[in-house]
Amino acid sequence: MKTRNKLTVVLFSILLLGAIPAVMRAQGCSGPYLVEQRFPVNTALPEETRWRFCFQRVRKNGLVINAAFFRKSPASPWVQVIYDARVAELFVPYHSGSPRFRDMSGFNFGLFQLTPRHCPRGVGGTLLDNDYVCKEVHDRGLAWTNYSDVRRGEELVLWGGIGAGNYNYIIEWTFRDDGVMLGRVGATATNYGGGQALEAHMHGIFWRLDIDLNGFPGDTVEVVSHRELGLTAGDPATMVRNEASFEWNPQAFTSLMVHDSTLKNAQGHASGYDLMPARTGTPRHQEDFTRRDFWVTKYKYSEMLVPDLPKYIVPAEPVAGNDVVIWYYSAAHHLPRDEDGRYVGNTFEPLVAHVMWTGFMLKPHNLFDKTPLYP
Ligand SMILES: [Cu+2]
Repeated sequence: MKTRNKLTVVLFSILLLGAIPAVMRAQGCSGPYLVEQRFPVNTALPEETRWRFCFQRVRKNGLVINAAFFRKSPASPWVQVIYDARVAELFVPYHSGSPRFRDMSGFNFGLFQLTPRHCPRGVGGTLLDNDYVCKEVHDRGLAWTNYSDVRRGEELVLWGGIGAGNYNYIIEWTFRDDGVMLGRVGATATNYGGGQALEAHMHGIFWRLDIDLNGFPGDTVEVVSHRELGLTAGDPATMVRNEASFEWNPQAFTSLMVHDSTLKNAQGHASGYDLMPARTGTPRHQEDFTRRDFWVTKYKYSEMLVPDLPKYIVPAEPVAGNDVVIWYYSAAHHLPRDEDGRYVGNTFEPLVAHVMWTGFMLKPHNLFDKTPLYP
């Protein structure tokens, strides 16, 4: 359910205010689309942290997250992180120049139904929404160790697969016990090309992240860039005052930090979330919308189309201390392998490409008052 005016919706929902945060109620989430998870998962242990969010199965976009809230301790208030997080485009240009699929805007694909084999109970799996979505709650490996002291972490993973013709795109959202949220997309299934030689291509993934930290007003984005100066180094942060686009620079470890004018931790430090890319390269193509890796725009209900991104930032409206949307672009570069399947003479052998991932991390920065999950 999309919302034209966040303020109207929030004011309306305050009238109905109950235990569920107003924005969550406002976004029309209840029953099977509301997911709540406490950590540790074992209820015999005292609760530490908790996530609460809504999901939607949306035509074209697949699996969308709405109204994600995190609570850093049972005594702390809920803090909103996400208003709406979605994959906004899958752009797949082939190396010969054609085809150049826009698998989201150019088609009408949706999630396909999963089976218990996709989502086994043995790994903490539960099928949701008529089996279109899998929720997995499980151990995530080491959270930290300090010699003999150690803590393992846990996470909730929500995923679904878009059936895009010969390809399947797995959309995966992870909510960790340490407040981290991860988004990634994996390309799998069969290569395009029928009986011809398999051609290399790019699976470009565009995320639209409407981050409403502690509510939609008062959010500010900074670009953080590492710089080496002789033997010294620094990490200056530049506030994004007006709508703009940015490149990811591997030598600068470019990340975007979002903070909110009213959100501080007990140490009095501004609380934020860092958007940290998890990528293996930078996909640039002829199309204007592929020339940047990050875009910061002012929230507008009507602005949902990736090919129009260059237009959304002209004229550049003020975004500092505003309701901002971050767009992030990365790709899985697919060089077909014999492991994806192969042709022997005219015999078409079963042909499946294993999942290749690309994505990002949203990491709390001065949200907790001290090390979480410790000791
Ligand atoms: Cu591929």
